[in-house]
Amino acid sequence: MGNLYLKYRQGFPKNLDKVFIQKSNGTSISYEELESQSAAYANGFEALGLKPGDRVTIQVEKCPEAIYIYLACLRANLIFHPLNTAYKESELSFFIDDARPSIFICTSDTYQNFSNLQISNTPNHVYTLHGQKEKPIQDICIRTDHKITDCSKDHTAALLYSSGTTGTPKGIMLSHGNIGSNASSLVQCWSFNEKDRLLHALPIYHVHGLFVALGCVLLSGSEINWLESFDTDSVLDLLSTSTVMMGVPTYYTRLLSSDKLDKEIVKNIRIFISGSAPLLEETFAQFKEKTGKDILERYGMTETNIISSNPIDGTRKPGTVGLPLKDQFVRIVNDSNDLLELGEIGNIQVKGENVFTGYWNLPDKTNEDFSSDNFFNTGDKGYFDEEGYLIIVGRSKDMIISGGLNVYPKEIESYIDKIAGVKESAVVGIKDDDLGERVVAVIVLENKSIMDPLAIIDHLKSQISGFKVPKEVIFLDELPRNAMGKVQKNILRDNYQ
Ligand code: MCA
Repeated sequence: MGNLYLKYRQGFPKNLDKVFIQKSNGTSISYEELESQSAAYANGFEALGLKPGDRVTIQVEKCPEAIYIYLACLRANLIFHPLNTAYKESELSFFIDDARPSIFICTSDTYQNFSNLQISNTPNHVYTLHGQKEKPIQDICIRTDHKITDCSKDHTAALLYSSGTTGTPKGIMLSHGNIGSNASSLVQCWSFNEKDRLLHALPIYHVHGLFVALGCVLLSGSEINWLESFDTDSVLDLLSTSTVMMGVPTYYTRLLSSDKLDKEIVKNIRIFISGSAPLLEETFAQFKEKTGKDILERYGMTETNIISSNPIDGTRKPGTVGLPLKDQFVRIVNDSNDLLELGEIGNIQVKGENVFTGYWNLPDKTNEDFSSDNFFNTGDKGYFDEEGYLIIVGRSKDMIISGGLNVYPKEIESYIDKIAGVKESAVVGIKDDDLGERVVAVIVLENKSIMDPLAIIDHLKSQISGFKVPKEVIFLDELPRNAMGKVQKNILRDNYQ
């Protein structure tokens, strides 16, 4: 009984006619439809010859079909591998070659350009979602009952990539047990119940929108107020009919900029939850003043799902990410893995059923990131206060969080350094009112070179996802370095703040 679909199904409402997704155009999708559509896709995948453990890579805009396909993968014990639609050809080529999916489901545009990808392992099947002329994935559906393939809870359910400090993305394997146990803890921690309606504006190719948000809904048999993406006015329109909202801090700062946000519009909201990036104490305070509500901040990452949360009852302390979730062991250690005293700043490590099983095809890298007693080193630095609340003070890895999306400077620098006329570069995150941090590139040109910053930005836009492209380019004669020759990014951050 380790299959996550079976666990989700235990949370479905008794009456499957109940709404699962409510769309803004008035149409809805019931739990019954979710069950039958996921069965139809699972039958289809099996009829194509896909076997447990095969990867299903999907790169499509947010839509309910992507959820049917996620659930179909669970049912058939296939590995779901979702991708951000922002990824460009070179990024996509890497993911396909590394994950080696049996099937790739994409947009019509990607389908038409598929032959341009630099891949050595072509998936056996390529389909489109909603494609008219191209092979539509809907054609594989077989509308009969589906027999769920049970599996151990340790079997990989999903593969999500994070770029990492070396610039090369790593596949993070999340098992049925990782995702399910964390969702159960969250349902309990946040008191999700059948009466809830979650305002869902997050993308569904990340842990936040996919496993956290959907998991809480599915395991509590509650409903979703569905938006295809975050748009301030649309979110404001849905607040009065929602009981829970989940978002990244940018969602809250954008809501704060609207005159429509007041106590009346949020009166049915039980909890506003924030994560994926640090929530500023001033955002917490301004939101409280305008709405009377304390935003609940929690902490997580792809490798671990959610680690800690401020409480639903009890004090939500701004500037903290709350208390470790049930059955998780969170500790603060020094670089030799010695436990530190309360209040001392050190490396945050975590152990529990929520923690991923390893990096895809990278056992050595997996070993590097775990201690000998099997704690995962998050790469974040922090401490516990006297009441056990966790406070994050920084990161030991070079990473920028822009609008809730992780950007790894090393990856961007490798693209900039390939541009003719560029000698070297350093990419840093600068505080930004909207995105939390924005990506800025500091570039040293070869002797006598002259370049237009906009031309560099345009070039990068053609190569990498838009959210990774620097919002600004600054030219310097040389980068500040310490005695060891290491670029001092803190000086760059301080200078351009
Ligand atoms: C879009 N753009 C961005 C970002 N998103 N630039 C920097 N940072 C971003 N996050 C760029 C686009 O490339 C485009 O550039 C321009 O902004 C407009 O695009 P649009 O899609 O209209 O952007 P937006 O609507 O303003 O989107 C910003 C956003 C969105 C609403 C903050 O990025 C978002 O929903 N973020 C949430 C991400 C998330 O779910 N993170 C969870 C991962 P141009 O104009 O040049 O073309 S972390 C996680 O899962 C862990 C477990 C956790 O703890 O939660």
